[in-house]
Amino acid sequence: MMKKMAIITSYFDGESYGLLGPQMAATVIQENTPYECIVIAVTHSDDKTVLKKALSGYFGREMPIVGFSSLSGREDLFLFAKALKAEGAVTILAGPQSDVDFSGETGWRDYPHRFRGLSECFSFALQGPAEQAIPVLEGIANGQWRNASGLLYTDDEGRIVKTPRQSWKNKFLRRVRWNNLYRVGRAGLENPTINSGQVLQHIGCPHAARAKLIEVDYPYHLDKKGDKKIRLKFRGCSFCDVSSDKGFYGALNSETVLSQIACLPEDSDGRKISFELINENALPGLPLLIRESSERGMSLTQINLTLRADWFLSNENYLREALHMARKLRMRIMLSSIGFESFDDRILRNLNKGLTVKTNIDAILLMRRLKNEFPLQWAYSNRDGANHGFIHPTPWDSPETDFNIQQVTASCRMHSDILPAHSVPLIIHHASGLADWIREIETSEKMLFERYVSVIGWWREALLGRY
Ligand code: B12
Ligand code: SF4
Repeated sequence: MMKKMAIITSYFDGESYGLLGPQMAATVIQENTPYECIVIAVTHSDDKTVLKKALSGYFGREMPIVGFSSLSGREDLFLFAKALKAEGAVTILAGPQSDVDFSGETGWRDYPHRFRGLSECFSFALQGPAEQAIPVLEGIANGQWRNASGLLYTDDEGRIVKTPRQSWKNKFLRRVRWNNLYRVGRAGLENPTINSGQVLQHIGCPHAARAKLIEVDYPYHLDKKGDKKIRLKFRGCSFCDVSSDKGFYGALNSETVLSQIACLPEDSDGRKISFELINENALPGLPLLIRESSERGMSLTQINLTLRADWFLSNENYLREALHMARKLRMRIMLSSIGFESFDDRILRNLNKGLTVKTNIDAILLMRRLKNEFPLQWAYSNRDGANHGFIHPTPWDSPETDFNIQQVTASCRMHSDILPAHSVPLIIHHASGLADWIREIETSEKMLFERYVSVIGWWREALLGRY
């Protein structure tokens, strides 16, 4: 009889996407250990009592081993994990940022207002590739789990011990069982239909490969003149969790990527469901990927791209080649997200975006030109479901930046096709580059900013006072 494991992950009501990270992890576990492993996607509105009942039904007499991944900072799920652990389940925090979220913010023992981590909610954390769970699961049975790689756990003296993590291997990134995702329904666990998936081509982001020294302004509410700066070294964009979590590992080989495409479910016409290609610089390899998929008899419907504006512009020729192929193959390419982030150069510099407002505008003009040339093959607009990154408010908003942004967005008529319905405020995760910036301000100005679980408040109301 198979042993059992479940992975709980955060989800949004009414959605129908797959979750590559947790679903790939469940696949690796199920195919390489004696454990059956499923993923349960939990929304804010799901009733935890019903979820608990579903878990008891699933585990039966087996010891519950419950992984948690991609929780999006949700406190209700941290508390749920804590309650399960108190009842004797093994709870594992895994996926992006699991190491820093388990161990807590830099210096929290000296500064009690800082985020103290989630070590009380989880039996241990597992950071990095999913295959590290193989010896852990063997070790749970014989008590030797602490020897595995990528682990964080609390020792008898209350110290957090960390074992070195393994590197990514193509071998374990080839397969995803997309039918292992469940939602909690009235009748227990239900298998939803997934309409879009993801395919991993780059681990991390090339922009995070290079460190750069940046002078970041103080928040406007603390320095209206804009004279005070903090000098810091950033790898990648200063707000980005990908750059701090994965850095840049590189590209997966094309066999691995094609094998992932082969795993995607098919629609009623026998075509692969649409997928997001995870690669910030996907254009140079896109024509080859489409050709090879087609040569292997895989019929694609839509590839969604998430690109940087500068790499989108500099690789226009590859995109045109891919669009001509798309025309022949009757498929679509959608630019589902460009991280514009801002239309003010000072804010872009503080975010270490590595590009200017001019690059963002040129990218928008190219997106629109391509729509005229390839109306059926190319999609980019918010009306098509694209969601381009626009971070607002930020700590550096001033009457001047507001004026600049309004000028640019109005003159380029961005509301019609580019701007999302709601901008996203700047979120500073405690392990991101900007977290170092706000901690520097706290120390030099003897100030305290409030923590909202794993996120640091930067706005005026989050200022708790001076010490
Ligand atoms: C594709 C993607 C999505 C997809 C699928 C997400 C998913 N969870 O698979 C969609 C579009 C649905 C999505 C939605 C969101 N995403 Co997203 N997404 C990404 C993206 C681009 C790639 C993630 C990925 O698939 N990587 C490849 C896989 C293979 O790596 P992985 O996830 O780390 O998983 C490996 C290991 O970590 C491990 N692992 C993962 N889970 C588990 C569990 C167990 C038990 C074990 C043992 C191992 C294990 O196994 C995997 C294989 O080795 C990343 C950015 C990036 N470039 O990495 C952001 C990212 C993961 N997303 C992020 C966010 C914030 C979101 C949203 C909250 C955005 C929003 N506000 O709507 C939602 C949340 C939905 C959710 N619960 O994930 C953040 C996560 C930050 C954080 N602290 O958790 C990231 C890092 C981007 C960022 N903002 O910096 N996202
Ligand atoms: S925000 Fe995008 S471009 Fe910037 S480091 Fe992160 S993944 Fe790379």
